[in-house]
Amino acid sequence: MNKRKPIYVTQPFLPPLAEYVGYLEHIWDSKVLTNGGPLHQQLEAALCNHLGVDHIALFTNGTIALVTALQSLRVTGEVITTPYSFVATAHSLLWNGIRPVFVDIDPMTLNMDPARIEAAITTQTTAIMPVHCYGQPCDVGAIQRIADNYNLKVIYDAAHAFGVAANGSSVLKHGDLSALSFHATKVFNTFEGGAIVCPDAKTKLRIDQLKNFGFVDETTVVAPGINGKMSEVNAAMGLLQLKYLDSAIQRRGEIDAAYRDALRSVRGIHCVERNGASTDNFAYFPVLVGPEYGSSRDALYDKLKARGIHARRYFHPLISDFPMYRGLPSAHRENLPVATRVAQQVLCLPIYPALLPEEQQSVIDAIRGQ
Ligand code: T4K
Repeated sequence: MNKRKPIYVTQPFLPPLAEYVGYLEHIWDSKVLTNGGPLHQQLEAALCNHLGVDHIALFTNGTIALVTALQSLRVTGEVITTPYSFVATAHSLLWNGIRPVFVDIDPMTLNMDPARIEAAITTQTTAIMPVHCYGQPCDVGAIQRIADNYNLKVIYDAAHAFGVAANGSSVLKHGDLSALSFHATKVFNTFEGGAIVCPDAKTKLRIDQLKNFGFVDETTVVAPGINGKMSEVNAAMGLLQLKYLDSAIQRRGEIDAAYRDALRSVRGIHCVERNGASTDNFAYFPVLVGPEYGSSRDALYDKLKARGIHARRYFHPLISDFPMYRGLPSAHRENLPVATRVAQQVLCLPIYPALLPEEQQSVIDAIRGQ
């Protein structure tokens, strides 16, 4: 029987294996596997150049990067954040003993609504942690004005925002720090991986120490750091990915355009607008399934699944609905009406460079009711 292969929400972009083997041979010869080896250093330099940023510290994954970003700035007390994200955003706060304070999102961008921030500030607030959700830039100007007025740090969860620019400049340059994820499901992947974009060499040095257990030299430890170092095999994957990234993102852009074109006429299917960036990365393709569609989001999700199409409900449930957060006063659904509605309606459709036109068509046909 000719069984159709499943269509996932995403698939990692894999460069030619032979080129990766070349890097492996180099690693085998040098016997340097980790702890800031030559490939790690090359990737840091290449990423600064590619992203247009001054300093970057590589990590083992995006979650440890977030945890360390908060630790490096000595953030304590309460941090204002969004409930509409992957759970790692808020978990990074709990790992630092910080209380998350959730504010609602903007119905158009699905990012933290800056108009909600001031009312959530208390004497305990020390920072804001917004997310460039789906790679859509936050309102960085409004967030920075509030942070400056109240003397708050801003740490961006930029896990989705690799290569995204607003007004011609990288979104990673805003706030005090930005944390990236290079997980297999991301636009740019190193199998597992992540990074912190830092404004100056002094901050990078502190972050580099914190990701190496807090060592400042062979015998001195200045802080309870973690092991967050990226290995050489991960760095090699990153160097290879960079070579092919432009064409991969271009293909994502074509898929994005084809969905918008095909779904425009489908009643009740609202493609989330991409209008905040001057350079997009097309990391996700979220649609909102409204009441006029005729069946619920979950019914559509099930229908797609039955056809082997594994769309995902990112981000349902809201972080604020998970057991370790739902007791917080800010987690009440009355405080988060927009995020609550969007989490009930959202569906992220398959988007990745290797998605075939006929596979995308089968997703579109299923949504159109064919
Ligand atoms: N902040 C934000 C806003 C984030 O979105 C994330 C991660 C983080 C922080 C933390 O960064 P990391 O510590 O992860 O670097 C995935 C990812 O694991 C996670 O990285 C990502 N966000 C989140 C949005 O999605 P799952 O549990 O949905 O992934 P999974 O394994 O179900 O994969 C989705 C699909 O991708 C699969 O159906 C098939 C495909 N896939 C996946 C993997 C892992 C592959 O084809 N190959 C693979 O190796 O969480």
